Amino acid sequence: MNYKNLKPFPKDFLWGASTSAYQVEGAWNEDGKGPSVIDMGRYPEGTSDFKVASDHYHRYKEDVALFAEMGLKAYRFSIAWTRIYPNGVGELNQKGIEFYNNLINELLSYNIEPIVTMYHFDLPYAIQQKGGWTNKETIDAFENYAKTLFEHFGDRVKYWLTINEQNMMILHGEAIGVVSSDIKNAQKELYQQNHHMLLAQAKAMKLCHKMCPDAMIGPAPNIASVYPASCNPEDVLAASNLSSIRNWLYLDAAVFGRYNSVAWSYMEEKGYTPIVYENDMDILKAGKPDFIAFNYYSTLTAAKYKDESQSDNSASDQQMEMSEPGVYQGVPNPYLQKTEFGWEMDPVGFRNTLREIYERYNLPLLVTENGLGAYDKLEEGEVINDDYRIDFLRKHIEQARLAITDGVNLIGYCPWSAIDLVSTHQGISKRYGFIYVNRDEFDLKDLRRIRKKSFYWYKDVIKSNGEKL
Ligand code: BGP
Repeated sequence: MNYKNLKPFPKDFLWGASTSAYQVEGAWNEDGKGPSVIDMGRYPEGTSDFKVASDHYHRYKEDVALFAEMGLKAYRFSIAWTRIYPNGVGELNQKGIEFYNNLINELLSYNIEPIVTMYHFDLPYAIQQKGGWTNKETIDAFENYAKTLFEHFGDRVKYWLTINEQNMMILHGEAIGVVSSDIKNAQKELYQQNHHMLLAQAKAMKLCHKMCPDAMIGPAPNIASVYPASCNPEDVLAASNLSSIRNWLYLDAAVFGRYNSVAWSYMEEKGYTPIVYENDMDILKAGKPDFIAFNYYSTLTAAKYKDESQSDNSASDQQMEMSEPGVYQGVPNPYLQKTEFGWEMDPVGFRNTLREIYERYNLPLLVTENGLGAYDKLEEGEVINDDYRIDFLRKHIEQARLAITDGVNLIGYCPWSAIDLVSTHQGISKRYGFIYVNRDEFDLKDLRRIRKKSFYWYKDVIKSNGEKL
């Protein structure tokens, strides 16, 4: 629909920006922090590790002051489980509690709403050694960790996100670095882990409502509309298969407390179904989200599965197409351009994705990631002319407004990322931030902060409540 009049962004719209603990904090083994699976993982050749990252742990005050200058109404960050419980369970690390108390208080002193992700890829290594999410005990460990977070921060945090991109951890765990290659083909085990994460999430949501009745909690998967490669009914079916397996499996479980039927049949056909214990489905049903948070980078396109020779999943990551024998074949979309890192850009797909999710679940939506990874250049005079990022974000915000006009209840938009940080698997050179961090892959330089052109642009967007793009 082309509207004559667009609805404005809501008055209290959460204009924000996002980060995650391991990608921004650094201080990987300081003040009692235990190692996570990320700290113990391998890094692709030529890319930095996460030991120092953007050194936000030591510079959070300076960073928050910059966020405030940009006018952020919300800041979405994650808590590192291993700062709170160095071994995942057991002894609590007061220094970890202190750090997040300070960060939350600092944000609130500028009226920036904290939006907290409880777990963003960085499972405690001690838990991993006991079987990680394959072990049912991890559900209790997560519930215990959630309880601690609600106890210590629940008086000030009103927006909670359970697990970041659970669907990407299951589908692209190796690229992200949360699954080691030796279990690469153990799909059945992955879907068992998925089941346990769903249970842990449901328990955390229930607990949140009990302990923090004023707060809101929701899942934070990566959701993308899936287009059929053509109007061939077989292609349409393939797109529907992929959407059920990649999107609805996760959201149907979070919202309705049940498995998506197509995704379940897929798991049955492939022999991947998890063991579901007697009261598991009651647990799933008892946890209800108040909103749906989701990350959006691009859409996907699928065709009828053709043959093995065309299936190459080796380069796949969060946004790259995959294939599944007999189920779907991921294909490139000829209508879309790609970023320098090969991700298709699709602002209109953003509107479509918002509509699809809202029509399906009728819950408020919060965008917790969206952005452009690029090789930014620090030019003479301390400037970074990231016009391409402004262009990308502008087009997505325009589409968000159209979706609001379509009737979608969108409560906030938090692009990735507030400040430069280390990418999940492509190092610091793949930058997303509004604020430049002066370091290279291996040369930490002075880590000084420099406002990019997009910083000033986003500031105006927020100030005008989305009118001035
Ligand atoms: C999402 C993750 C983020 C972030 C982002 C960009 O999948 O939740 O942690 O990194 O993607 O991805 P990348 O760093 O791979 O470019």
